[in-house]
Amino acid sequence: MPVHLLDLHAEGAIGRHVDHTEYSGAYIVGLSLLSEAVMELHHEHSTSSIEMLLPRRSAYVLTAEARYQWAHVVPKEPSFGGREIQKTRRLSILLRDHAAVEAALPASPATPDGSTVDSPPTSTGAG
Ligand SMILES: O=C(O)CCC(=O)C(=O)O
Repeated sequence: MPVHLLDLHAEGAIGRHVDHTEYSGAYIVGLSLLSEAVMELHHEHSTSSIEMLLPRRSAYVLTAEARYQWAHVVPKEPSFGGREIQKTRRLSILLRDHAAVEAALPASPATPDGSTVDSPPTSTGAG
């Protein structure tokens, strides 16, 4: 499972996006450390939006509709319920499962040397 660490400056922000649907799977798990922050969710096909408070030492999961139908943003100057949130340096650890297409592939039987039967040939000679 790929893990990414973001080290965000107090004034750092993450622009609006939906995580790539080919390169990451159905779950995005974020661990929020050091500072509280806000994640805004914006519906892709309407003007609906939601503010989600990310307290320090909290975790969130984006999956299903929140994963695919809503874009997310971590704003530079956040507020939550009308309260201004003071951000400091923040660490965000992201865990993403593999894209569904990769997970759906059948496992290849392993050979004694650890390669798989559908590995490309490793010949060193020409022809
Ligand atoms: O800071 C966060 O937790 C959000 C990170 C994010 O949106 C991303 O890496 O795609």
